[in-house]
Amino acid sequence: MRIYGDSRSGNCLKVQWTADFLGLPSEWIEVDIMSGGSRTPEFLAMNPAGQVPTVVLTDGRPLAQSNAIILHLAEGSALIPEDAYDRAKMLEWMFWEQYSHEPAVAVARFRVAYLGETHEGLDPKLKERTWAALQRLEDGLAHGRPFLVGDTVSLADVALVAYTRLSHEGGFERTGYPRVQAWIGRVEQALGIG
Ligand SMILES: N[C@@H](CCC(=O)N[C@@H](CS)C(=O)NCC(=O)O)C(=O)O
Repeated sequence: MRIYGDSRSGNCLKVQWTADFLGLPSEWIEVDIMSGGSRTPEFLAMNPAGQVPTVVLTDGRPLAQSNAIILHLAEGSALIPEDAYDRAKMLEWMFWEQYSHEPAVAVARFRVAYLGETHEGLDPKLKERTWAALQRLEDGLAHGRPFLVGDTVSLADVALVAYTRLSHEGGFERTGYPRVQAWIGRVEQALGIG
């Protein structure tokens, strides 16, 4: 499998972490998204949306969208709960990540760390949504279990840790979110990252 990614992108790292956790051989191909590397005709032939991560599976078929990719890679593995309700809870977190968390936490970090904007200058609504996403995670971890969907690491943790662990790069320190901070450490240890 080839993984086309930007090594500073949480969406891309999710894919590498999942492949490594599952022992799936992969080749990383660095794409410079800031200079149009995901908009070349060759890249658009694999993913017309022009975004990383994009993978080319061992049989040559391309696949995009980080959470779709990790779901495909982890099919039948311990990263996806067997129980139907727990599996749906995992998806609940993953859909929320893409709709509410990533567009705030990752976008704020992108503006500060990639574009050189200041935290203070960020749109107040974006800041509000980012703090709210961290709070939502803090509340979600109040169940007292080590991971988002129970006692073992799942794709919900993979998807959500990717940008949460980088929130400080957008100026969002996690000192007021002790459960989130402890959870990040557990997920990093379970995945062998960090
Ligand atoms: N929902 C997508 C988001 C992908 C995405 O936004 N990728 C960014 C990097 S994190 C990208 O490729 N940006 C370059 C561009 O859009 O031209 C996913 O989870 O894979």
